Amino acid sequence: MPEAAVHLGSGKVRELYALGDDRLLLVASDRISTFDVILPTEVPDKGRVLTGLSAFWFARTRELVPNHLLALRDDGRSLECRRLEMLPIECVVRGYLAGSAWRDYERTGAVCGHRLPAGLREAERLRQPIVTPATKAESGHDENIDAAAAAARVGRARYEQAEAAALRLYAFAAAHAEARGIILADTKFEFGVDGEGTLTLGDEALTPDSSRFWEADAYAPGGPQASYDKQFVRDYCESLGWDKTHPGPDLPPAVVTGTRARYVDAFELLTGCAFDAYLADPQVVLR
Ligand code: PZK
Repeated sequence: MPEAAVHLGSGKVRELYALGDDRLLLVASDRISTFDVILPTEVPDKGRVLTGLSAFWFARTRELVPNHLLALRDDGRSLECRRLEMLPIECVVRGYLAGSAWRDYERTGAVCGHRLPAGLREAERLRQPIVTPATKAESGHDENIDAAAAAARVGRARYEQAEAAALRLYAFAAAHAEARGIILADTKFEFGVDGEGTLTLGDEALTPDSSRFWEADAYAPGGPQASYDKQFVRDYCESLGWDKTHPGPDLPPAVVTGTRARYVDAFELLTGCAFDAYLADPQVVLR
């Protein structure tokens, strides 16, 4: 008899279940958040797009860095994974100066201990990608920390191994995306350690929820960039003058349809698979 999936926890838009003692099931919903608030309206198939993208990247980077993926379920929105001992840090890789990194740079000239050249503009490409570790806040916002603070949490050798793995993954994915018209501005990785002590990539990877994707054709440093996936949602929410506190606004059908189309576009550009083919048989992204 198959063992029941035991619910372990909820992320903002995902659910985590245990499958016996050593496997997990990660299920991506169609919920969408903006300005850190979950909206009442879902975007159909968003969870399938994110799951398919994660599975695609896990399949293509397993020789670069071992990862937790065991199987992609035929519902297209669930990943069976190896259970790891997760490290208590996030590893963000940034090839461009955006978000909290831009704010920290403007204030201090540095990001997580990386001193950057003077005069950089918002969204400018960095000469070399940097790893900016952060703590995983139980509630509220993750806090940027420097490499020494990250090493104090996980050990120096382990941190250096994670940093190097994160840079390899980013270099591979950013080059793949750039060749397809998408800038991977930054992305967050979560690593764990398996039963043999091997550093292993976990969580979701290289999705629009864990990354900033920008359209290369529209890239214009010197200010904030339009988000490849969520820009219609942000623009609509800004047009309402909503105060960005719970509950968020309902989304009108045109915003939902336009946003779904952007997620599907990103999926098709990055994976090279038609999204209809993925819906018919999710395993297409693994081949
Ligand atoms: C793990 N999360 C985040 C929380 C979600 C996801 N392979 C793993 N081994 C052990 N723990 C985790 C993983 C993974 N991935 C991931 N928390 C623990 C999380 C809530 C919902 F979908």
